[in-house]
Amino acid sequence: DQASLDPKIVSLWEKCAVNENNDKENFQRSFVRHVTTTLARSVYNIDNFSAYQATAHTVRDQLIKQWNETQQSHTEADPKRVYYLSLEFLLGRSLDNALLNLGLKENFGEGVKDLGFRMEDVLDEEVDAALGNGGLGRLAACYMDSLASLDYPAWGYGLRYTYGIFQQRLNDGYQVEFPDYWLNFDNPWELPRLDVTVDVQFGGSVNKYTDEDGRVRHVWEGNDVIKAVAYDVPIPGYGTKNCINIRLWSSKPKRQFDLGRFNAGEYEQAVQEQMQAENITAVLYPNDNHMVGKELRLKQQYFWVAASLHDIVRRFIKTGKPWSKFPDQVAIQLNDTHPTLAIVELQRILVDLEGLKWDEAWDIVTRTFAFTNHTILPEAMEKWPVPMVAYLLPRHMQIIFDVNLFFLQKVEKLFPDDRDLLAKLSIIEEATPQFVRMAHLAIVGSHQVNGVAELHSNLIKTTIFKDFVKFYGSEKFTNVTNGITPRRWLHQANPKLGDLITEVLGSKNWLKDLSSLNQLEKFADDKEFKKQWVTVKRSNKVRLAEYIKTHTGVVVNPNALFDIQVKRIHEYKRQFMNILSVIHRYNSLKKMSSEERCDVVKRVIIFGGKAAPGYYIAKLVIKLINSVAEVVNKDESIDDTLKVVFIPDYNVSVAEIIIPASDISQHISTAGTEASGTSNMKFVLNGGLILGTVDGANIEIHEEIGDDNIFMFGNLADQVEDLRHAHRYRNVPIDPALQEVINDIESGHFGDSRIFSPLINTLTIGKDYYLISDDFGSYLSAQNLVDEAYKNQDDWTRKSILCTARMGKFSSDRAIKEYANRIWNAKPCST
Ligand code: Z15
Repeated sequence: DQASLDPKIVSLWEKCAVNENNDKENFQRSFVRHVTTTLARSVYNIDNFSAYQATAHTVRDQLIKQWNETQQSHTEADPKRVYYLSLEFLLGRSLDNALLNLGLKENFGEGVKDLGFRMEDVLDEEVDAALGNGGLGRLAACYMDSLASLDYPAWGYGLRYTYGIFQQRLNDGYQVEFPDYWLNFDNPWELPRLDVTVDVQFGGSVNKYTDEDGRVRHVWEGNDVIKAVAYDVPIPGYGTKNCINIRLWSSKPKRQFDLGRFNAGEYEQAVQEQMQAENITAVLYPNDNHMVGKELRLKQQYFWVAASLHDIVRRFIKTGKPWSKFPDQVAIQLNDTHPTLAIVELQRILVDLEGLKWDEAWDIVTRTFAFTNHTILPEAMEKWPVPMVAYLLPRHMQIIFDVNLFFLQKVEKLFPDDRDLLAKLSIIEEATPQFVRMAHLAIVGSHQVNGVAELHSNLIKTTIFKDFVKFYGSEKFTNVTNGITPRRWLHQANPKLGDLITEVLGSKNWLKDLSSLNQLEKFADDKEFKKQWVTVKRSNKVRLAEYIKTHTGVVVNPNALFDIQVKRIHEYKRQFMNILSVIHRYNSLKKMSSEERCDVVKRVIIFGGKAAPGYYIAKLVIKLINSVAEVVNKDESIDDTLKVVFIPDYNVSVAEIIIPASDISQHISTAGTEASGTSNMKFVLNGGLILGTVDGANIEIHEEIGDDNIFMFGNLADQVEDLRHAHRYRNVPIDPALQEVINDIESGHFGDSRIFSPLINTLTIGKDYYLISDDFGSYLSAQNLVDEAYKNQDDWTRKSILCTARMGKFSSDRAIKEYANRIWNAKPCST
């Protein structure tokens, strides 16, 4: 409370703010102070890890100041807030990012060096915050960076998992998972708010009573109460004082013990039940694009949503504004269907707790929420058994049935007697048992629904949600093409390229306005500039080659073409097709004479990515890649023209080393299956060309960078259904080149072929659902075009420069402005 502050304290605080000076000497003073006090270590005994911690704590002090000032100024201005609800935030490391965004890198870097440390070694001590699986979680992290950098008054809400995405190791070429206990040491990037808590209840029953006005009111009395504790993660903007917050909830048992149970001698069991509370936020579910219907996952979702909404509503109530103003003050974005229960929870708060009439409440709810869909894969669609929802959340289940009833009544009015349409639109799937279709609930409870790339947004309107377009019209559905933050994915991951760009453009303005990269176009034929461009790429390749040597033992030649596919392992992403084409290449090389091989472009084919622990086929793909690598890499008869590596434990900080080093990266999903993809943007921004299918954001990248600078192949999305039909009902002969490769595997060339038969069977008895055979021929042709193009190094460099120059559209700043203007109606609010 400001009014009650002692003026002495205020004046001290103001002095602090004025004296704030982040020069080298002040940094070093703070560094030493943190070593001796925060870390309680002696100055005679500082290793790299202590140096990291002391630097991190110095940056943390700075972040906290800016965080406080930002929150204070937002409270005063009280603008419309944006809330981004995401079950995943894949942040990666924070130190380097914070140093760059706060403009401290230079002074602190010198300070660290001066004390006898190498900044790279210090930065390398940090463990990744890996609270996400892949694209969806990383997108949330990029969006927070842009929200902060553009001065939006925004909050992220998520869960503070004790274990992030598992660590991947390889044993005999097989993936093995290890727990990611990332909080083993103190985490300087979070502010525990042990006083900010919310009680979240589960189970129990709903009682009805009639209030003084004769209205029937519902009271939900849970039989299980769990405490949500807030941990705040400050997110600094680039080139602004704005520092926003991601609030992550951690589950704790309520301290109130049931005395009766203890007296009855059930102490052990009572404590056991208390411990179950901590289970809720213990572990991130490791599936990407795949729904697993575990009860604990549903509990995570409600726990998170209930705590977050309570917080949001509490903040609104403090302003004293009437409920009708809620949608003018609050925009809530649902990152996929994971937070859909928030819609139901807000309706419950408004009707049951605040006493609003149903229709009035529902109007507020639908004007508050907007929903982003990230996939059309059927196995990823969330649906929860009605009995499970009714058991854990009895009142929510009632509300869902009521929402559905009123919704279907409106459908019925517009389309009388169309029972088929009612069944298709219903929030409830009429199976045994019934299921709640979360995407349907999210659409009905939101004012806008968006896809994440043009093709994807069109597909949702014509496939999975086409009946909703019939009812609502198509204006409810829109597109916001994904974006990536140029701060992390160019400035930070590729400092040499960043510096070169800054030098020729004469300023760092491109970091705030990525479209200004188009000024690079005029240097695409500049001899001197091209030389520098090549030098940067080459040094990034050397850096990656060293990383590969230390982490796989394989020696690769930095002069070879680096061909990279790194992403979650999934059948739809077709890493299988890639490794099959590697076998094809290997066999061709073996058939050549050594003179012929002299003219061949040397390739290093690099894979990386995690498979969900329960995804058997994906894990077999990893094994096949490693089996092929083993045979190819030790075969001296092919004169080093081909190397294959699988980089273990792909994550954000490994991506920062891999992405700047690519010549070609592969984004080769079956057309229509990859909603957007975002690593495609990162590679091209770093001057890597791409080999891709006509899918997701590849299409828009193609539009921006032009035909000459991209290698596209394969069947189009609108051909996929017919092709699948043909595989199912006709005898489609397998592509002959593919058949040869299959025969080669089956001959035992890459180890016991029986291991791989479930994988091979997906192509034959599995009807080749992802159309590898249909695309194989055009894939091989596109690969040949890549080889040919790479022979002309000078022209390749020109293409590389043009790629970077034309990527302005794919900044997450552009994406966030679109959300703010077209969906949230939110304005920046600078501190
Ligand atoms: C995920 O990472 C994505 C979609 C999902 O439905 C889930 Cl559960 C996880 C990815 C898409 O596969 C990818 O194409 C997209 O670029 C990314 O979300 C961000 O929109």
